[in-house]
Amino acid sequence: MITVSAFKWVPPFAQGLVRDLRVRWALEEAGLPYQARLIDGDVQRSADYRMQQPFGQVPVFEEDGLSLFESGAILVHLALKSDVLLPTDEVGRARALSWLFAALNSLEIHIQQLAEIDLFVPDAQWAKLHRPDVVARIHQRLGELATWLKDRQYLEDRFTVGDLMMTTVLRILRHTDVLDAHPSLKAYKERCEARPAFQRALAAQLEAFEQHERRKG
Ligand SMILES: N[C@@H](CCC(=O)N[C@@H](CS)C(=O)NCC(=O)O)C(=O)O
Repeated sequence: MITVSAFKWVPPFAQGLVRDLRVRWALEEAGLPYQARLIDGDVQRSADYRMQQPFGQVPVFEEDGLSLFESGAILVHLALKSDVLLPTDEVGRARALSWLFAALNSLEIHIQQLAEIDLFVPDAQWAKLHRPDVVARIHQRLGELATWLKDRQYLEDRFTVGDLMMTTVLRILRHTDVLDAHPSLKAYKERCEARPAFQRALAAQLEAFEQHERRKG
């Protein structure tokens, strides 16, 4: 059975954004059953977990003795198993993987900076000074992405793992109104989020947090 590590609980600002969501979504799209291994800070810091994830983060993916970390690498691994996530032709595969890396390397690096400023150090002087530049860079990138997307439904001619990753990256902006300035991208994100596989993945992540809260009373 495939196992994915995820947190037992995170604060509300992170619920629905934790990066095991990407892996759960890909597994749901691919129709591969899995179980979550819910971890806490003690496990994160343990030597055994660090053997699987050197930075102590989630997600870790395990199947039949194979242990993988980094959500991007895990998604590539899963996409290669499923033609829902990747087309079967070589060009289509390469294009979809380009978008997966673009989401991580051209968008997420800027979007994550904004999330870290707003959610972790909103009152720091350096953060107040730096924030406008970060927001400007994100708008630039989103504008460029919207220009590419034009009236397409997806980044290429069908849904792929590239859309899956891009959607999870755009979701990180949910605490801001940044996406409102890019209505076609907002609609694109919502189109991808409407997929039943996404809904199941999100519900599964949130259900773990709700169970934890119920147990704590
Ligand atoms: N580049 C990693 C990032 C993973 C990551 O940032 N995980 C967060 C949750 S979304 C985490 O485990 N944070 C706890 C920590 O860094 O200690 C990936 O994509 O898998």
